[in-house]
Amino acid sequence: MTNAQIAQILEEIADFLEIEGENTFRVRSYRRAAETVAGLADEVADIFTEEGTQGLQNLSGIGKGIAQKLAELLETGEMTYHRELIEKYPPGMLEMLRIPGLGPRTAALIYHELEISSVDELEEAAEAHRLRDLPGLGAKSEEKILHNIQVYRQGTRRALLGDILPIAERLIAMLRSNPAVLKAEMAGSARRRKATVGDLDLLATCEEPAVVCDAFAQSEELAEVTMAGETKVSGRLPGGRQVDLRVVEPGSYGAALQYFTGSADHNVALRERAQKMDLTINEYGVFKQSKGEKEERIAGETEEGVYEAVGLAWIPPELREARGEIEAAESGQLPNLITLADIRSDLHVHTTGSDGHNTLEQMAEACRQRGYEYIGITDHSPVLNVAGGLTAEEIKQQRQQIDELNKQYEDEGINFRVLAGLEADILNAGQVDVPEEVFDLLDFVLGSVHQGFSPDADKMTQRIIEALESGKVDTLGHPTGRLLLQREAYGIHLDDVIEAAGELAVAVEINAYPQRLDLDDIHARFAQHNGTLLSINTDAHAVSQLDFMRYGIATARRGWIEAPSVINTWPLEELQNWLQRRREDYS
Ligand code: DGT
Ligand code: CA
Ligand code: CA
Ligand code: ZN
Repeated sequence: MTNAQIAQILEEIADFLEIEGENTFRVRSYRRAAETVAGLADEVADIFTEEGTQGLQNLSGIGKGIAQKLAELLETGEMTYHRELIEKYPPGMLEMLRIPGLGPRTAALIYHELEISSVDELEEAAEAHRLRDLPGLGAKSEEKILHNIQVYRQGTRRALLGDILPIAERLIAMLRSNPAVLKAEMAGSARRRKATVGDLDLLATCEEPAVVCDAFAQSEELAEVTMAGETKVSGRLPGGRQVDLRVVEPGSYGAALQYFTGSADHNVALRERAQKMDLTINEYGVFKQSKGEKEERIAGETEEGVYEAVGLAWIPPELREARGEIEAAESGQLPNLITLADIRSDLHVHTTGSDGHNTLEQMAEACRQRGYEYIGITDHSPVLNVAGGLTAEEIKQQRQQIDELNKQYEDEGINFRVLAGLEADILNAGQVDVPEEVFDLLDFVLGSVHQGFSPDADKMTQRIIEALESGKVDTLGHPTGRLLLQREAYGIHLDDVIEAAGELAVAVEINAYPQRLDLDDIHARFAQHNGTLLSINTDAHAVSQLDFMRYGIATARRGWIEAPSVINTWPLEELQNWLQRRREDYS
């Protein structure tokens, strides 16, 4: 059982307790426990195996009662307390709680007053204007609920890349470990590394398709098999997401991989190009038809061969969105895309100083082990006290701590440095939350908006640009505030912000956190085109989350980004020179 699954169960208990009208202290204790579990670097299951119930109880925010319930869950796979709560209510109740913005209190009210206990019923009632007369609700909240039902439905239709990719990689590894399989690869949106994935497409080639299909259909990774054929298996992952495996003969593996990788728009453009060359392209190969003769397959075994047959260089999957990549491949102008190996640093990292789960030393060490040359610590600024924002005094202490750690590295001849940054809130009127007396102590400031989201795009744009103009912001964090499948971006004229950042030499972040991926691919590309610098960071709140960097890289690659546009691919000295120059010029 993963930490995410355990955290969800604890959240559900908190939700039900709130519906029950339990006292807020109990509700909060479950939410706190859920947060702790979700943010842990180690697996709770491992802690329990090694240290038992006492090990669980040692975790912050987890008392004896919850520890015992978790022990039951980890031992038996079920928690009686959780099950009893669920069974008290109709099954649709839990789903209703997943609607963004519909808290347990409102859900309880709607349930008790109108006997509504499912998303469909809720939608009907909202459409019939039956919600607006309930105490505390009104026409506005009714509209909002309807809107959020749409958001929720979209969310369940797609999954985060960060949730799907690890599963896809496991499935591919499993396929490849089958001796009958010659090659296997993921296809579809997962291979193109789209921020969200609808269903998962897998492809394999071998001489005996049926054997491979059988083995796959029996895999424990699938919760359900919906179709098991000789060359195709369809099924569902434990969360319900659809997976398709197709098995093809070696001669058409490249063509099938190309076809099923898509995107559909890219394929249409490629097919049109082939037609102009009197060629046919499909999932079996590229074919030439000479008059009176049988069709001849001129490519199909490899993807490179397929592109070559239509006069193109091989196109990285992330670019296959019909956004100019075919023209670029034709003229030898494909970008030299950034890779994970180009990254020398992570410049958005939290520690126990604010709301992170690991210490400064642990985060630094983990970055060093990942082969980075430096790290930028960016705990929250004073105003964000809900997330443990640092006071001026604490910022000074952290500076000292960092100096000591750097000295230690230097003494030991280790080529690694820690930069003292701060994730400073950009406040409502565009002020930057950096205490005057510590500004000069900081190596850099990451400016972010965390509160006071306004629906007014003009206002938000002005607020951010004013913050950049103050000269106090070196990098702009998660610029739109979007949370994929949960919360849309706040209204903002993003192009204006990116242009202003370019003029003021502020680097704009591609936040790699799987829910964020913010900037997105399109705006990252605009930034690079505009000459605005980028910074790809994880926003890690625990050591394990440093691995999110790959999702930021994926987004950057989809945005045609090359390494020199990204400040944390630069050697430390180059970055420091840039920071110094921009401070001299703009603050
Ligand atoms: P998703 O699953 O919604 O995240 O997006 P994809 O891109 O994985 O789309 P999916 O699963 O419907 O199909 C996988 C690939 O197969 C798609 O990217 C291109 C190819 N494909 C599927 N249907 C068609 C089609 O009707 N025409 C063309 N040209 N390609 C198709
Ligand atoms: Ca798909
Ligand atoms: Ca599919
Ligand atoms: Zn952050």
